[in-house]
Amino acid sequence: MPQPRRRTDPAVDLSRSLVDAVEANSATVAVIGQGYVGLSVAAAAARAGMRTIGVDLNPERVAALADGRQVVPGVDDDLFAEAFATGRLGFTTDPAMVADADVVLICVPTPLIDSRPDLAAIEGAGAAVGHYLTPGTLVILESTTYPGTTEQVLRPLLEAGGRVAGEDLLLAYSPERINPGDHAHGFAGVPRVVGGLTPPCTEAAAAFYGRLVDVVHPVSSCRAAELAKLLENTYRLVNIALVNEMAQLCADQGIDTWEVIDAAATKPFGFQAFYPGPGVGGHCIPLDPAYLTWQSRRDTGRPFRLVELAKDINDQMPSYTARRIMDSLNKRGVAVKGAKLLALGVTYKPDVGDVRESAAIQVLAHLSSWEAKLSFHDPFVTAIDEHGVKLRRRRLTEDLVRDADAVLLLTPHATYDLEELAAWSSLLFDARNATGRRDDPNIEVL
Ligand code: SAJ
Repeated sequence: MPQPRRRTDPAVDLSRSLVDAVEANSATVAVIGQGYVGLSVAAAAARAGMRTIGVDLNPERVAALADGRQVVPGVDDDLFAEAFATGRLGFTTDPAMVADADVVLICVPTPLIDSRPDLAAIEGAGAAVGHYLTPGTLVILESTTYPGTTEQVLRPLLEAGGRVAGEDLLLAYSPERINPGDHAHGFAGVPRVVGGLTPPCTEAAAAFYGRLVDVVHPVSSCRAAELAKLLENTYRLVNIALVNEMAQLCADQGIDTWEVIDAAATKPFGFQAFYPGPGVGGHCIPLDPAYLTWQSRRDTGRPFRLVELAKDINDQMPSYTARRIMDSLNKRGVAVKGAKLLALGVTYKPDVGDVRESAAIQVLAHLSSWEAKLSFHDPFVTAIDEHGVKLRRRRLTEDLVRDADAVLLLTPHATYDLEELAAWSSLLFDARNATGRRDDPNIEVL
């Protein structure tokens, strides 16, 4: 009796053939968006053996990369050099190139505009990919976004060209975890969460990332993967807000915040130390949780209260820090108005040349509004022109430090010689306790 032909799910066959191609290194990859996320994953794919094309709107960036010049801040130079040397990494401005790709990654920015997610870049990339997409392609979104984006926003755009996601098109989401400047893990050492529209989609995406990283963690849906990323960064936002509010409580009671945190951190389980600072900057931590509360309000009508409260606490840290600086000056009989204040470090965190959402600049804006005489130095920044603060970098000299009524160490870059600064400063406001010298009468901390 002939066995009835088992009708296989076309997507299962598709997934299997894509997995085979990935494992045989015959799969080709296209990465839309060559910022630090897209270029990092494009280089990792080429280094792993897959012919990869990076697609970007910026012709200057494409020309430089095609010439082997690593021009994207935050990308590991060694990773790029290794990948480029394989001859498998190319670059183009032409989205039509996705037609030749078995795997298409979308790694474009998802900023907030007036606290609302701006998905224009995802929509633009999705429309372009959908136009050129060929049957059997695996599309993976990496951009940080709110749960539901992959299925509700990207999927229709990809299907506009006649494809059907989950049948002749595989679709998944995998949150990027590129950490500029963090050399502790490298690209392969950071586990990847992967969630597909259907199990075959998840299987194919997991096989792809399995060639790039040591550990892949599959989840049951795109939404679970989208939300995992937001949880990771909301966890940071909330815990930073906790210690920022704790710092204010400690200051009111004459308790040493840093001593308290260090004491709590001796607990070998159940506690992770976070530290107070002038505020929370960068383009991840202040923004990612906002997707959560925006989507929660839109889809459930309920706010994500903890996120909103944490954001409120963190957002007032620049003004709180400015007031603490004023108090430190007043204690020494110096008025803020007319005080010569030298700010050291204005980027959003140490040793990263990025001023996006920088709290340090917001602190300067408050001091400027009180008519302090400001100057600044930062090894990564030559000029400031935002929040009403317009300054050019000064050369950091002993005279400049000694001449200041107060030195404001807002972002303690590793290049700063803290011993010298402490010796030369009549008052050093060490906003992040970088010197660890809180008992020094000329040093104040948050
Ligand atoms: N901050 C504090 N106190 C802290 C930690 C951070 O005030 O205890 C401030 C920083 O000064 C900065 C802001 O918060 O202004 C964000 O700092 P961050 O260390 O979270 O650095 P980011 O924004 O570069 O976050 C990235 C994230 N990486 C990805 O999303 C892939 C985050 O998940 C990482 O944990 C973080 O880097 C990291 O650990 O470096």
